[in-house]
Amino acid sequence: MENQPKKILVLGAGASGLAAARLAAAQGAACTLLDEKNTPQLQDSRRTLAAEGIDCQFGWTGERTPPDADGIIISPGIRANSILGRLAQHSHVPVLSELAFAAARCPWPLLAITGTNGKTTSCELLTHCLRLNGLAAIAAGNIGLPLSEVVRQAGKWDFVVLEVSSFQLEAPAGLQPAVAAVLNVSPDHLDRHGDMQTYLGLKLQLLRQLPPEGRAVLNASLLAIPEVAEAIRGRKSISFSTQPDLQADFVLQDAALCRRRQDKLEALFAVGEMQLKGRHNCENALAVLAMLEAAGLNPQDAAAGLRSFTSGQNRLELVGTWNNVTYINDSKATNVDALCQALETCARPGKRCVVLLAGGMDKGCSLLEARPALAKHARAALLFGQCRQRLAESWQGAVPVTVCEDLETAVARADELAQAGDTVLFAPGCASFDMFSDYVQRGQTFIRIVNRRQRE
Ligand code: UMA
Repeated sequence: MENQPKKILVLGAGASGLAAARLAAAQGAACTLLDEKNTPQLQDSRRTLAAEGIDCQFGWTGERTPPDADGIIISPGIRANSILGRLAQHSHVPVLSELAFAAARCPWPLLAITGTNGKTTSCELLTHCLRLNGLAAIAAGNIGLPLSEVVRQAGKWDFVVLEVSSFQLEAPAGLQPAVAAVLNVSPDHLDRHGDMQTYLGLKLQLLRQLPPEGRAVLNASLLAIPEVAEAIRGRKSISFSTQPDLQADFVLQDAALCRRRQDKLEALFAVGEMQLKGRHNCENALAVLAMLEAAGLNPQDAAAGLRSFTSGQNRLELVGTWNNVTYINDSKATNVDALCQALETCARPGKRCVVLLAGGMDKGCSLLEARPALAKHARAALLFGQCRQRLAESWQGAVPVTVCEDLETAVARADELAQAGDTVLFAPGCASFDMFSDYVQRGQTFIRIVNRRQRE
């Protein structure tokens, strides 16, 4: 599909599919957009899309013969075993991810970031640092703004910072990023990918798509994995780590972010000056410094960006403090690793001072890894959502658990249990789709419940 196809079928009419269809149509292709749903919003969009030359077939059940096409673009949310996933599998024309379709038409260098946790923060921080250095940068991809939309709007960018999910790496792709970073890999999305080996393989696809002159940026803890070493063979790479025993290029030493030069460490930035808190955020900041260097920039120029950047909503977001109890919304914690990081960040030495609210949609991952952090830091775990029972079974004995009817009940119970000086931490550790449209809506719901209860 590298040459402009004449007839394109786009699967999924969400943010990615709509943007891809608009880009394809703007570039002169005859475009059909398929979606299994036929919501009032989709029906509303039909007329506008038709004016742009896009034919919409919503409420697709797979019973009819698919429209003729010489290329298919697939949205990231479509699983292989769904109606549209099967349509793509059985077609005889090239199937591209929305990201790869857009990347092939993107004239600006891509700085791509994948990993299980920290992708969004790192993308935002990198974009912020680039901008404060007078460069035109925009963040796109899984972060919310589809790359197809950025390409269609034809702005003027020095760099596009791309958040890349494992879903976006499933369809064979040719992203050709200038820099590709893998921040970390821990169990996530196993309900979709099946096992860790497949999940890791997908993350490493990003490195495999580097052009010969592209640079890899890697968490040094991944370098010992044979598949990782294989994926970066023959490529220039830069490593980072907060673990003192790993000889990475960018490290955390004596509360400073440092660059290793030969055997000496050059301190670049004092951690205390950052508004971002927690070891995981130091790791994100080190990754950003490494990416700047990999992009041919001076990591020392990141100082202003590191100093002024604050993490966004739903990431350890302060909801408020009432009766000396602090409420934190970390709805972005959608896996166990992120939940543990949130617990560590809210912890106080020697005290079990966190009342944790967790639960949501089961992603098929082991939940046991949270036990040590829970035993150390949590006074109680209040569990809600689809996998609350499995959470209770996994955590029983490490922390007092309560299975709650719904989020409302869980917050009420947290109010009762929290003591002066405690933190009520909303870090679900699971996907949000059992009860909410996404983690943003889930975070807003939590904040609304807390505020309403405090007013009552
Ligand atoms: N659809 C079908 N059949 C299916 C699946 C979906 O018809 O089998 C239709 C739905 O009815 C809907 C549309 O496809 O109309 C949704 O497509 P989508 O699920 O690919 O979602 P988009 O709105 O296109 O958003 C996607 C990403 N969503 C997913 O990967 C699930 C967004 O990441 C991303 O921000 C956006 O593209 C722009 O690039 C969200 C996400 O949850 C934030 N990502 C996961 C994560 O971060 O954990 C990977």
